[in-house]
Amino acid sequence: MEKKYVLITGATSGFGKACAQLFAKNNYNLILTGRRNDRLQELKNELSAMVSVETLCFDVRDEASVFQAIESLPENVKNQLSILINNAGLAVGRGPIDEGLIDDWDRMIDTNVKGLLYVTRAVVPYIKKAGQGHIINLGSIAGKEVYTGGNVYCASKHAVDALSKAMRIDLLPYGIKVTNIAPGAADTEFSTVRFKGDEEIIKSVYKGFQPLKAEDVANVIYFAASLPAHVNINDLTIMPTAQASGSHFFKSE
Ligand code: NDP
Ligand code: 8X3
Repeated sequence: MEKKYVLITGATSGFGKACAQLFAKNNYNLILTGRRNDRLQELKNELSAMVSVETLCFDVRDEASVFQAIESLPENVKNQLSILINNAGLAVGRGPIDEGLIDDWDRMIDTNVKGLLYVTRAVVPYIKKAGQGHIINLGSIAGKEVYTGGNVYCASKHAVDALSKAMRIDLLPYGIKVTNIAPGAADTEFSTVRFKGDEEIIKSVYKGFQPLKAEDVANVIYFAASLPAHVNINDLTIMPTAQASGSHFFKSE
């Protein structure tokens, strides 16, 4: 039997990269996407001995690039595309709404909401053709609750939560599963991006407790993807043990 392809957005770092490594170990062919082509090529070199790897370098905010990139895949790859992991995303800034920077808001909404929609719209016709498939959206605890200074990021992840529910309804007739994964704090490049490289703040985010690792989240994503065809996880929240909600942490100092 031909191996299935999984398309992972944001595969250059964090959850996306850990998913690429785990799905490759489990014999899935990969389509890896992101803006940093050097990292895509490095990952391709690492994983090509195990499985077939396609890379697509594009910005999910650029509608035309998204559709061109997906269309550019070889026909046999598009026809075996059965899992989409909508992972590319980011937070930029954290502070009160009246001090928010419009550019930060645009980046979050354009990436987390519009980018996810563009990729989904471009990929779903191929998954539909396959007769069964799976879309896994990276939501967040920020899509379940709102916390101080989280405003627009929380709104963008609430939108992902809503879109996961909506996709599940719309894609029901095609046997396509839709899973929303909602992690709490995880130590990836997320805080470097959010706090624009401010080392003091970045260190303080994960100080005094053990955050999730990218591999923890990838394991849960792979678990959801590996269930039998008749079983779907609609929604899964995964938190560090030391984090009870978006804003309750037990820190040692
Ligand atoms: P990272 O910053 O480590 O990875 C983010 C990935 O998204 C990178 O590969 C980046 O690739 C890609 N990306 C960002 N913007 C774009 C864009 N415009 N076009 C294409 N790709 C883009 O963060 P995480 O792995 O932690 O985050 C992954 C997802 O999980 C995000 O949606 C995030 O919101 C969510 N999340 C993160 C949590 C955390 O605490 N870390 C918790 C809950 C959810 P490149 O820069 O090469 O384009
Ligand atoms: C990332 C987790 O708690 O910073 O989505 O919003 S949090």
